[in-house]
Amino acid sequence: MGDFLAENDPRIGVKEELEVREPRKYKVLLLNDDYTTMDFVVEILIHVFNKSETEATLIMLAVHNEGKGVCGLYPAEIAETKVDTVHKLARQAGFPLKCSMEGE
Ligand code: TYC
Repeated sequence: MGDFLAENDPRIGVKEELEVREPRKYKVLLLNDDYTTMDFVVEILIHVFNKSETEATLIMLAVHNEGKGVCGLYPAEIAETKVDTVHKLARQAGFPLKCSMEGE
């Protein structure tokens, strides 16, 4: 402080145009399999992806019928953490449930 003449002070008179940009988002997908129970997938969608019971049931059924489905869109680091959390919970429960992410 006090080291700049007012006319040269970079802190004065500079109109900063700060562009606010959203971070790139990634889709987190659940994949169907023949062994994971429907109830377990619904619990995952409620607790990991913050879905209501109704939404969770609809997404689970879409994955069951179509092979895969989107659980949500998140910045890279959050998407990676969700994938890891799903795999950890599935492994602990003895299910082969798979989750992946793909760029928007
Ligand atoms: N297909 C499983 C069953 O019939 C249910 C299931 C749904 C499994 C979604 C995985 O991501 C999944 N028990």
